[in-house]
Amino acid sequence: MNTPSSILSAIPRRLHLQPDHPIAITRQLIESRFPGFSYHNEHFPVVTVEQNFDSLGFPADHIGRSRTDTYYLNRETVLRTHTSAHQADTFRANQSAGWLISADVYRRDAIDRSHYPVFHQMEGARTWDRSSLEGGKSLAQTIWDDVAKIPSHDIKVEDPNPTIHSERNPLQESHSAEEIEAIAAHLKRSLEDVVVAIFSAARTAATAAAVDAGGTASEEKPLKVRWVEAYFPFTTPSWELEVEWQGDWLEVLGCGIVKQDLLNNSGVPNRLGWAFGMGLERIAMLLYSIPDIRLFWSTDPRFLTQFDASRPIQRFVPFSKYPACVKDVSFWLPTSSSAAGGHGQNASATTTFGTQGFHENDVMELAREVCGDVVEDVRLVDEFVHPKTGRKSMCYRTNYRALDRTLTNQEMNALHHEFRQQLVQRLGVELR
Ligand code: FA5
Ligand code: MG
Repeated sequence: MNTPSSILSAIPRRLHLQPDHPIAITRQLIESRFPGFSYHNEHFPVVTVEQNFDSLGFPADHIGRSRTDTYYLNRETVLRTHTSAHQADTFRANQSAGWLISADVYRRDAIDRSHYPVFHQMEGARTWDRSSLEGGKSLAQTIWDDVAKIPSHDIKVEDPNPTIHSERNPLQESHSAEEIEAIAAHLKRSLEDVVVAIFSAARTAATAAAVDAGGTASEEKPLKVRWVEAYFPFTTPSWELEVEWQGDWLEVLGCGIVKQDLLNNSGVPNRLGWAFGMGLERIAMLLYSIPDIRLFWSTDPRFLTQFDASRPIQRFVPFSKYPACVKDVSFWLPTSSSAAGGHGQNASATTTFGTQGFHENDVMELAREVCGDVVEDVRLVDEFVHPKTGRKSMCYRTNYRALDRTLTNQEMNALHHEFRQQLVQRLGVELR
């Protein structure tokens, strides 16, 4: 068990089901872009290691399984790290060709304005049945006919890579290139349609806000979107979709062609198709111009009353930005431990380390545990190895800022002091 009570207490929140919550409104908007799909929004977050990892073909030594990345309740049970944990069961139920699952997911991860240890994903899949093709049509032709039904858009999307690349993004044995080209087109167009719908709602909201303020919205930047190659143990080929946000690329989803093994093991060997997993907070941030992921957990009426499912999307109006307080902490790692950095759930397994090893996610988690949502981000700003002793020193910079008030120096100092003490007690580091 490595799950703190601060994380457990998020389980009953179910933001994706709270009426008028921006995560729920975002979910509904996305669902509306997938007509005919079935929805599953009530799955409980406690799942087995088998569901979260084994059923998806995660290798035994995959970094995502480690205690530094995943919240365990006991050896066989975790808080799901992604909605993909329900893929195999949902395929097995074989109720509809297209389905969507929205749920809360839990990860030990970095801390900044777009990462939070509890967030929400929407999983989606669409499969076709090889054995029930109509009128002698090929599978590829059937899928292209479905592609033609997706609304078109005129956004420029960067997509420089070939659909299939023999080393980086290989085709599966049981699939033909024609089939995969068609499925990939269906997948990409479906997801581009979501992003375009979100963006046009966001733009309408921005225009309304500008007009309210007596101006025009001409300064709005055009949407920039790009597809990049990715790796997941349960899809190939695989991609991620990134959107420009605050001057940088923000990854909003991962997706790919479902591995046939997974479908075979789920009792539907005749089906093939695509799946995606989307970060709902990230999409909601684009939709409402919400600047910080912590805001979604706010119970402050100044936040909650700004969202209304029955009205057109309105841009979030930040309450005044409160001052930040920056503090550093430097420490020596315990000897014999080596540092490991952050790894996504989709990283291929290259590193393994024992439970004694220092991991950056432990620092992140302690910061959240001790300081709660008052931490805005935590960043490694310096590291070096002492030339004589060989000991390693790390310096982390924590940025403290409350979303709803100005922090006093006194409370900040007390929190930071406690954070430093906990680093010593829990991670065995030596403060410098
Ligand atoms: C996955 O979780 C895969 N299960 C997605 C998938 C599904 C791939 C089906 C293929 C088929 P990834 O770890 O990249 O992939 O996370 C998916 C999305 O969740 C990210 O693109 C991002 O939008 C969001 N996300 C990831 N970590 C965080 C975090 N700490 N805080 C907020 N959002 C996050
Ligand atoms: Mg990713």
